[in-house]
Amino acid sequence: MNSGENKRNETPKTGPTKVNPPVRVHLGSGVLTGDRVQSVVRIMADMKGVYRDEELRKSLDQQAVVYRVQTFYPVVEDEEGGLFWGTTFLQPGLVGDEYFMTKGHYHAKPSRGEFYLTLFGNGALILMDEKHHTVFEPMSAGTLHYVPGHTAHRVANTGDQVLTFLACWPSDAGHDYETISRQGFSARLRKMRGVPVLVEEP
Ligand code: S6P
Ligand code: ZN
Repeated sequence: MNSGENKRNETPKTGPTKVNPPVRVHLGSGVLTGDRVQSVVRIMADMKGVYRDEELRKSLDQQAVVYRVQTFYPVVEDEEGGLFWGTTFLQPGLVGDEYFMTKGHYHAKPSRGEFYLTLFGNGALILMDEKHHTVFEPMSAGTLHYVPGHTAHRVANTGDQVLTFLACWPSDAGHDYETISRQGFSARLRKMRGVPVLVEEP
């Protein structure tokens, strides 16, 4: 047996992930069902320091759900070369003039990018590059968003119904929440005269 055959017969480090029954995205709701799907709920108490008016945030119902995330993990976290898939359900609401939003993060491996696809509702994908330049892309049913590497991302619900979006990202991307929690974004999306306006931080 030559070395080539030996190699071919080696057990691969990782193989196809068998998921039975298959994972489903319920297209009428965005809900994921199946094996290896996990959920996280973020409540108002988890949103410390996210909003300009922290006193106002603290005065609100701390148990109120701000968003839920379901993630399908076909491989273990940090594995190179794999992909994850998720649905985020972001509630409508305001903290002062700021919309309910996700915490936001860079990827721990900063070069890793991501796709977002909006299913329902209206929102804004807020993107900040490493030079702290912040922009936003409006989200509505069917909008597809590419989050480049080295870019912090956060979503705000600018509508009056649940904003539901799908995401796909590399399994070794990881999440760096700490940098955003320390520095924030360089601009805040605020509701001004009924519309979302990005206001630079002083
Ligand atoms: C993961 C992806 C999304 C977010 C989700 C919640 O890379 O960007 O699944 O995790 O939208 O946002 P956050 O900022 O709390 O993770
Ligand atoms: Zn991400």
